[in-house]
Amino acid sequence: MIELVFATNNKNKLDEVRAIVDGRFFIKSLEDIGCYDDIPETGDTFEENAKQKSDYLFRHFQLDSFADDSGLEVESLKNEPGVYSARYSGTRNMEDNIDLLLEKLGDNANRKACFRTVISLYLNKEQHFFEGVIYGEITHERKGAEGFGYDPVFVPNGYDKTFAEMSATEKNDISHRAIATRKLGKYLLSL
Ligand code: ITT
Repeated sequence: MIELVFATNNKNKLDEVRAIVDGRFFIKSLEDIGCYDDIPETGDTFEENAKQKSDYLFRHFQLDSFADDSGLEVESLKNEPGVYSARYSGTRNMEDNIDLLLEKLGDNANRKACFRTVISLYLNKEQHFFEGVIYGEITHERKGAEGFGYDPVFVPNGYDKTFAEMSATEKNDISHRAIATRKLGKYLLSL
């Protein structure tokens, strides 16, 4: 079975990707390989940040890996928070990050947004990218307790509930991460 390290410190991402690949690949965590480093992410794009994370694993551990850089882009906020999603308010506190987002949006009628994931795969000295996007709208208030990050304020188009009101299975069927991860899986299976 193909074995790959997922270069993430975000346990929610790890759980989601493991559920999406559903046993077809063996996904090792950073903990599994004894990496407890704070992997730098200093790029201005999802691609750069994802690449930085997978490159890091090769440079420091000589291991093939993939990494996910993702975030929320809100149309009327010029695609903020984007690559700064994890620290929008200046901290990693998601309550503060969501408060700031809702405050900046105020009563703005244009609440269009998307979640974007870019996966960078470093395998056999080759670099590949896989992208997933899901479009939707930002709610006026939080709803639901599932998921993580901005899930309580994002309703995907065609649905009447937030990601945080969906089961893990429902979210993993349609999410940006699911789209990108399925592309990664298709590529790995084609090798
Ligand atoms: P790693 O870099 O270690 O993978 P991270 O949480 O720092 O973990 P990112 O730099 O990619 O990950 O930041 C992505 C942020 O965007 C994340 O912390 C959430 O706030 C938000 N985000 C990404 N995917 C999301 C999802 O599926 N649902 C809700 N929020 C999400």
